[in-house]
Amino acid sequence: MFADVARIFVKSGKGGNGHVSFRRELYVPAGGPDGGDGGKGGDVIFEVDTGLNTLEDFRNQVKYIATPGEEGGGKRMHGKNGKDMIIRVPEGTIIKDDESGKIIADMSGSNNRLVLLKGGRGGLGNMHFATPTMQAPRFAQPGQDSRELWLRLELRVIADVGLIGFPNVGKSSILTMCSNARPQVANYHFTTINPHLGVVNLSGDRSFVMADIPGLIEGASEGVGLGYQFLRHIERCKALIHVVDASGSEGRDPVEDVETIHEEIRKYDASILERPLIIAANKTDLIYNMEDPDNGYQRLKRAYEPKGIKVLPISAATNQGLRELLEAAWEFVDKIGNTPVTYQSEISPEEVGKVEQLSIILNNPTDGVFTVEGPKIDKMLGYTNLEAEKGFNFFQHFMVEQGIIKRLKKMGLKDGDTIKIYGHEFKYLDTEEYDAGKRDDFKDENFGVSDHKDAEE
Ligand SMILES: Nc1nc2c(ncn2[C@@H]2O[C@H](COP(=O)(O)OP(=O)(O)OP(=O)(O)O)[C@@H](O)[C@H]2O)c(=O)[nH]1
Ligand SMILES: [Mg+2]
Repeated sequence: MFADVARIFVKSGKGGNGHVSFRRELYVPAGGPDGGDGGKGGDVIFEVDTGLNTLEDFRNQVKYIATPGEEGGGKRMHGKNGKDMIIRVPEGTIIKDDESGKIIADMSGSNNRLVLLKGGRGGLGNMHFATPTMQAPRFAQPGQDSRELWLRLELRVIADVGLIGFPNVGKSSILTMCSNARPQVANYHFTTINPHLGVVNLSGDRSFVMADIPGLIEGASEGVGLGYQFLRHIERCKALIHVVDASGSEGRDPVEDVETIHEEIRKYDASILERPLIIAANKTDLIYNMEDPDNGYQRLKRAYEPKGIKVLPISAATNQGLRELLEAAWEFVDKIGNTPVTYQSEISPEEVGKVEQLSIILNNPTDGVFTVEGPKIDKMLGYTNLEAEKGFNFFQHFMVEQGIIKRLKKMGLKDGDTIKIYGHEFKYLDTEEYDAGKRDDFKDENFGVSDHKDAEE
């Protein structure tokens, strides 16, 4: 019903596998390797679309998956790259890691495009692995894995001025009268469900963006009703116009209304109340005698003007006082200038994007033997010829890249320990003893494995 939050699943494309094939030509009995490289997997990209103002579309579709790169082909054919998944969001969308609730990115201001998850690199085909001693490599590099992540999207409207207040006090009417926006206006509570933005043009080239924020209700800060969601939108408004039904046409007291809402905001985020604020005493056309000291307008004035808060009488029905209200709002906007409220990233997608889990079994922490298992590593071994130096290097690289070595080290792996992987046994050598020069393709990696031999089985 209310579309300013959404939970979605995103996944980048896996890189295509490198291909294993050999040249076949007439009269050439044993052609060289000609397996091409795999294509790159598609990225998951977020883009701001200024035509959107809700997260409604995310209700119909939950999963956003980029396509994988294709496997390389014979005759050195490069696999096709996967297609990127482009996700369009309204400006002001905050992207959070669903699990931790931490902010990954704030799609506002200049941040209007973000590659959230990169697609996997394509694997190298066997044509890269021919050496003088290994002329017919029967292995190729698997494509890099895809990454996946559950995200929580939250829309927080960005506006210069936000119209806040109880339901039915006339917020949408004011925005309609003053701007190009056309939110629905009706005589019942919660007519407005999604925030609306309108551009207010004043004389000269002065203009600002005003937001109609759905009605706040008591208990909003505790999440009662729809309130809590709406409070979020207030965060990004530089100045606030607090609209009050000064005629008390629904039987509430206007001063109490203001206090109730201030209390809700204070509980949510007290710093919001330090922002410039104007009280718009609306529906004054329903007040019989404006000079009567007991009417809602006069009472608001007495309560708030001594605190330095402007109280302006208006009527969205007759247009009375609206110009003065907008001029007063402009003064604040002009003073504050163009510094939007944006949020800093708290976590990077690399930190939270998951790759397929590997199970690492620690046989016995004291005997120095570690067993690593998992469907992915099984597949990897299927591709790799460990007897060949290049194939073996690759495997080492894989172990580092997948974070397996790091995880093993955390579990206590040390120099001289044994790593068991599907019938193979490796002796682990720590960085210092690792001869970087010898395996210079991977010299930036900080581990070495040597002495591999097949375990007897
Ligand atoms: N007499 C009078 N009626 C008004 C005035 N402003 C708004 N109204 C009426 O009050 C009712 C509510 O107005 P809206 O603009 O929809 O109020 P809102 O604050 O946006 O309400 P929600 O979206 O439900 O939170 C409508 O019937 C309007 O016609 C005013 O200045 N005078
Ligand atoms: Mg409304």
